[in-house]
Amino acid sequence: KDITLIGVPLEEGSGRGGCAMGPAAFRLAGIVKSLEGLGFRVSDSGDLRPEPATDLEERQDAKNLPIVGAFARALENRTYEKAKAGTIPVIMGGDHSLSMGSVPGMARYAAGIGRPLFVLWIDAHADFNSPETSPSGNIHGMPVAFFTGQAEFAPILDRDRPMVDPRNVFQIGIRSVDEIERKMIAEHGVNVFDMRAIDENGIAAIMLQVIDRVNAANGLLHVSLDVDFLDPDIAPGVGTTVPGGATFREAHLIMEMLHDTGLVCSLDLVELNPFLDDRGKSARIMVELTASLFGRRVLDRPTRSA
Ligand code: DIR
Ligand code: MN
Ligand code: MN
Ligand code: MN
Repeated sequence: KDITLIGVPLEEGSGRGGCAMGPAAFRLAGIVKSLEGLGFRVSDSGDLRPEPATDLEERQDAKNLPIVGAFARALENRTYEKAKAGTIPVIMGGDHSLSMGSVPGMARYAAGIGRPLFVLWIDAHADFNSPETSPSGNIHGMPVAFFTGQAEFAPILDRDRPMVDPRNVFQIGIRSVDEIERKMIAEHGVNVFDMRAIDENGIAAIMLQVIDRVNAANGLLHVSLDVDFLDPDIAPGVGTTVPGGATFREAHLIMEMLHDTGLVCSLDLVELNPFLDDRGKSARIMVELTASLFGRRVLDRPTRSA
């Protein structure tokens, strides 16, 4: 019952300033106390320092690659080490390009214990661009293609590292996908539940499918939560708001159902931009959702068996 918090003050993947203040905002919103209140031993390992990446060069189709790559390298290691030490890494971002470090770190850990890694990507965006397909050149739109081994970059991490099978990636809340990206996710078998799927089937039915797949494979589940999954009305503190997002109740149900499974091995909290937030509202809702993921509940109810 140990959680390690890892701050990642990275904003260069997003094409604008602000996300580097994310870790400070999560701390101010009380993330440590919330998790301790649920019975966890929480250790905050502070803000990650990037490992200098002098071999990586600037390029227009993947902006700020040297600094993004430097953070990815440091975070891959930190995440792996903290998981191996028996704790649950909770990464406080930072923009979504940090998942190019956290997910590969967890993939290395999962491979070491012989279990497949699954990723639940909770986001308005599919983040499956590559430098070739990206309309913006912003790396935060590319991490899923990177950790599934589908995006060619300069060598940021070892190319022989464990990759995540794209068919083990589940995306929920998607409502903004670029032209070529759309083809890529279909081609690689990424499991996408867009907002329409949520409207038609409800969150619970979707989550049961995801959970059954992970259980059936005896997998580990990494959760990556992008603030823009939520509707901008309840979470304005993000640079890429997309209308028609999830309600608090939908997000909350995802977290409660995940907790009941006991499958979650690690968590990214990303894209929080405190500069754009409304009096800490988005930071607070993200901390609330984190608490639900780790077991805060309203009433006790019998756990659904697998
Ligand atoms: C767009 C926006 N698909 C891009 N992406 C993201 O630039 O690749 N916004 N991830 O948050
Ligand atoms: Mn994202
Ligand atoms: Mn997004
Ligand atoms: Mn994108």
